[in-house]
Amino acid sequence: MKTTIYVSNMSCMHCKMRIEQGLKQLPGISIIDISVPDKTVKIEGEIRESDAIEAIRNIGYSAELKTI
Ligand SMILES: [Cu+2]
Repeated sequence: MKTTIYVSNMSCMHCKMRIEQGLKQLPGISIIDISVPDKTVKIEGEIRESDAIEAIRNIGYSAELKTI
C-alpha cells in the first residue's frame, strides 16, 4: 500500500513533527514524505489507510485520503 493523505490543518514544522511521531507508532508503516506547504503525508507499508487516517485524527489533525 502506498498512499497520500491530505491534512488540511498541518501548518508548520511543529505539526509535521507531531504527525510524524504519531504515525511512527503504527507497526509496518514507512513514511515517505511529509510536506507542510502541500499539506500532504505520503506513506507506504503493510498498514491500512484507515489506520493511518485514524492515527492522525487521534492527535488532533484532520485527515482525508487525497484523490489526485
Ligand atoms: Cu503547526
